[in-house]
Amino acid sequence: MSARPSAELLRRLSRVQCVTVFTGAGMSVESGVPTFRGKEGIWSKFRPEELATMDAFLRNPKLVWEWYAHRRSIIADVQPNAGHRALVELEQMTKEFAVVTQNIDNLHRRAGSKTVIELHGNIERNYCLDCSRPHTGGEVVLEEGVPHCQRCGGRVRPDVVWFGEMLPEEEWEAAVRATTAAEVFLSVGTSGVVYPAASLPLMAKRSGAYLVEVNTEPTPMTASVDEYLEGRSGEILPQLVEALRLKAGRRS
Ligand code: BJW
Ligand code: ZN
Repeated sequence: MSARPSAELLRRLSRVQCVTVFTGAGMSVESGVPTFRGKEGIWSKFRPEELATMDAFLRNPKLVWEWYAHRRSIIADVQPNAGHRALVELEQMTKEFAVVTQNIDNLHRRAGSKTVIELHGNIERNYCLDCSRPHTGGEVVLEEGVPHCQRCGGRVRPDVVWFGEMLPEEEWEAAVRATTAAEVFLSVGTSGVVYPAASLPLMAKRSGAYLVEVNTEPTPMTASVDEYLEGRSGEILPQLVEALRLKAGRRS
């Protein structure tokens, strides 16, 4: 266990064509967005089955909307952190690169990452339950605190993936392609317990990738990784990119 990338990881990253980075809520902690699990996590204060399922939404759409409006206001006020920015640089240094994220906060795109695959949706988008029409805030009719579709009158919901729902098919397929093609796969700031997303790191390893985990504490996947970098993603990722830059400078 180390906080420093090994010479082996730097050697691989400077030579390989295809790198995939899989991210979770820990990635955005240093921006001020809370994680889900753990002492300070969202699920320590709220019950997922009352807020993050279709049943919960059908039972009490107003409550679910209040919760998402609250989270949206937190996310709108924060900025991408040094970890997000380091991944933008890593993308520029790599021939084929993708961020596969479970995060709905849009911070990878706001930082400037180009290829971002969002497995659990995006809190900035909504769609109509009845006609599937995408909606932004301005296009809805509010009825008792719940946005309704201007076209068909149906209830509008956040475009995020709740428990018991399938992941968006195109994104999942793109994530599997990026995972099985990866020569180095970094899993960053995720507890790795929510499936099917959590199956990606070991899928990468089985497909021949060098598997690296960045986390502040060990997770169920730690025992299976090739390299575990313990620490904050906002510190480890910039160090990694800086070490790669130095290595490239020495070679040229
Ligand atoms: C740092 C750090 C720093 C902190 N630097 N690191 C058994 C029972 C019931 C259901 C299931 C079951 N087995 C499987 C299921 C299915 C279920 C599931 O996996 N449940 C498990 C929890 C048991 N999965 C689903 O339902 C999925 N769909 C599905 O399976 O479809 C098929 C199906 C269809 C029909 C019927 C049944 C199945 C959908 C999952 C959707 C997940 N949705 C959420 C909410 C999104 C919307 C929203 O935000 O409101 O997605 S839940 C939440 O968890 C969110 C996250 O994306 C996801 C993953 O969490 P993540 O990112 O890993 O965060 P944390 O908090 O867990 O971890 C943070 C980590 O960061 C920690 O490790 C820290 O140490 C670390 N850290 N600071 C680096 N600075
Ligand atoms: Zn509609």
